[in-house]
Amino acid sequence: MTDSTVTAPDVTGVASAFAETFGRGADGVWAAPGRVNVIGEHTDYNDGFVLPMALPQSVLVAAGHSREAGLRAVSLQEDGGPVSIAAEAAPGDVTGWAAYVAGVAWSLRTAGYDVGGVDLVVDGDVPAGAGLSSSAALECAVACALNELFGLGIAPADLARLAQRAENDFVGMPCGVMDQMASVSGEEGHLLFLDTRSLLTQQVPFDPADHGRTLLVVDTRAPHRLVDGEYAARRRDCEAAARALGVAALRDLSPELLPGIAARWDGDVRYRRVRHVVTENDRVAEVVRRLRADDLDGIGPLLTASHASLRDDYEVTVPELDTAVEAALSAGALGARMTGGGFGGCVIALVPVERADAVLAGIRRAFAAAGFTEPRAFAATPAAGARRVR
Ligand code: GAF
Repeated sequence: MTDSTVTAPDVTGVASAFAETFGRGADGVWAAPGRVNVIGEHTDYNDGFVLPMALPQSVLVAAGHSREAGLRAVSLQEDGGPVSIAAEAAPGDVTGWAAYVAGVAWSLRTAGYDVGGVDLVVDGDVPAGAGLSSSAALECAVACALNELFGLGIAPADLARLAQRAENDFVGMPCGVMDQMASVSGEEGHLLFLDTRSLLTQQVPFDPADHGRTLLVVDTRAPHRLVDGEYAARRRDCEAAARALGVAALRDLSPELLPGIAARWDGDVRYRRVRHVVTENDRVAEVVRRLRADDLDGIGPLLTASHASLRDDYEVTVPELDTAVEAALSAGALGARMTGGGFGGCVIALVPVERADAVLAGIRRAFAAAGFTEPRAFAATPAAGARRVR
């Protein structure tokens, strides 16, 4: 049915690669997962609510102390030998995949943690560029490795914040904290209900198979368009709207205030951005309520409403995402939406198990008719968060 069977990350392979590259054994191997967000999109940088799950697909980091002061890092997904990262590397000094590694070391050091020399080998099976948070997985795997190798004793939520700071201030992507929190705090069989202001979490049991349902993840393979600039622009717009409305963040607005804001900003794009964030926070709470009441099918319309809001009010979808959602719904999905930052990437669809093949076939047909690249799909099951695996 789906394209990729999820394989266990190759812990032995990455440990052997470390030994081959650096001529000694690694001190340990750490894993951190990618994520898929069930609902709560573009709410995290508004101090709002999100409901992601950690995926079985993860990034592995084999790491060992080194006598040199800086870092040496190799990725099994990239050509070339080890990238050397100076101990004093600052934002702008390192580019490409190694910037995520360097950024985490920089983030820890500038927060006052004593991080010495270290060698690393990175491997993983989180598809890059699909909006499944391969970058957060890399940051979190490196952060966990450094935390343990240097005995820093940093708690998971603080580690997630430090990883987010690496991405914000070293890589230059102004993301929220959802992806890093999902990666460090995910639990097998659960969604992570996260308040991104307090970082308080609740684990919400999620087992679609138990209800004869599947959560399909469909990678549209649409090239990310203008993602960084548009994402940053949305974030700036939200912050400006919050200031203009006299609140610390859009999370502080309740749906009852929307008519008043509409009267003030009618026809203004700012109103539509605010309406998305406010209604999306509400949908997250409602999805959690329905899941806790064992009403899995009841979340379907909320997923679809989230997509409509992201398409019409927040304007972060692209034709591939809209086509995939429409085709999934026409073929019998109970609900479907884009997931992640948008402008490409994946959709999720909640489908009866017996309709999964028909839903995928419907999406493939619609993509072929529109001349889009053939999509890829897998069934998502919530997996464990970041941990030491050797
Ligand atoms: C990206 C960001 F990294 C997250 O922080 C979040 O804002 C998401 O887009 C949208 O919900 O994944």
